[in-house]
Amino acid sequence: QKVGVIGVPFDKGQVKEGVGQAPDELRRAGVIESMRAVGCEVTDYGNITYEFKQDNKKVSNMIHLEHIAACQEEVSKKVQEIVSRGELCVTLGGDHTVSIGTVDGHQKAKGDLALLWVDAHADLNTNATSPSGNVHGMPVALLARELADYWPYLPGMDWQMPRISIRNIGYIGLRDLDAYERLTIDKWGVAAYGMDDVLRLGALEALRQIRRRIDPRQRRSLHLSFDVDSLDPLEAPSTGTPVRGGLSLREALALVEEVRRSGRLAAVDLVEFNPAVGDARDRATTVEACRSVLRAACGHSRSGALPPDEDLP
Ligand code: DIR
Ligand code: MN
Ligand code: MN
Ligand code: MN
Repeated sequence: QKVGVIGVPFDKGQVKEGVGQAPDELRRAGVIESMRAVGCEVTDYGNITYEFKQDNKKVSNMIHLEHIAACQEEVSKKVQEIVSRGELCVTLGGDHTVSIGTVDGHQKAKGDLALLWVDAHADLNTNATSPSGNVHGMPVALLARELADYWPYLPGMDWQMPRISIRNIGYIGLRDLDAYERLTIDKWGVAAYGMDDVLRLGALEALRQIRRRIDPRQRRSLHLSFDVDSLDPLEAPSTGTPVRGGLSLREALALVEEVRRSGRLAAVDLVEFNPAVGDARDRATTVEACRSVLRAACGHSRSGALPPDEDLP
């Protein structure tokens, strides 16, 4: 398996400093080598940079939209290129606004896709419903075609077309929704599985149900958008908006391994690791969680590898 990695040191979708340092922090910790050790041929394409063009047209309750629009356009182009080459595209965020670019690029490369959003939050606010104005709480609402009518014109975002149906988007790990996110989920019957569902069904059965709903014919290209705050803060404390009562690492790894086994995983985002939150020990714990999620995405299985063909009796 060939893997293409990009870093997106982008932090303007939320207000805490530090999340932009995550890609280099993860590289320093050797996650690229860990992915190679799984047996993948990994190319690191480095960090995405963008040119910020000053733009005076502001959109209400959308902080730093000019930066987001400019950066995610570059992300989209690069992801489209990597996915088109047939490599598994791994994006190291950055806050969750990077998925505006990654999902757009994946969609442009592959057409129909199914999006699995692993998160404590639904990231389904529009600028009209967001309690914070932070755009990392809005990417799914920007990506979903059914929500296009609920947005004003967004300057700089013309490259991004919401083409994914909300019926092809599924959530797991939810536990902190805002009022209008709940309303949107109910209105469209979104495949949204919270921690209560994980408890009731088990993580793997919840995933099976989600996949049946978002990709009934099992033919779509799969996009895994993994917000580290889906994990319990005991497992991943270094993140900007931790919510207690989250996924254990063993549940998350089982999910990622299962997604990987589908054979259709084409893009993975690992976002919202903030090395500046907490102390050195918190940072190390979170890095190790990220490393194991990335290894699972690359095909590492906890049930062991098969011996090479030539060694078989
Ligand atoms: C909240 C927080 N729903 C908002 N969102 C977060 O600001 O829209 N997403 N933290 O990851
Ligand atoms: Mn998120
Ligand atoms: Mn989140
Ligand atoms: Mn539910």
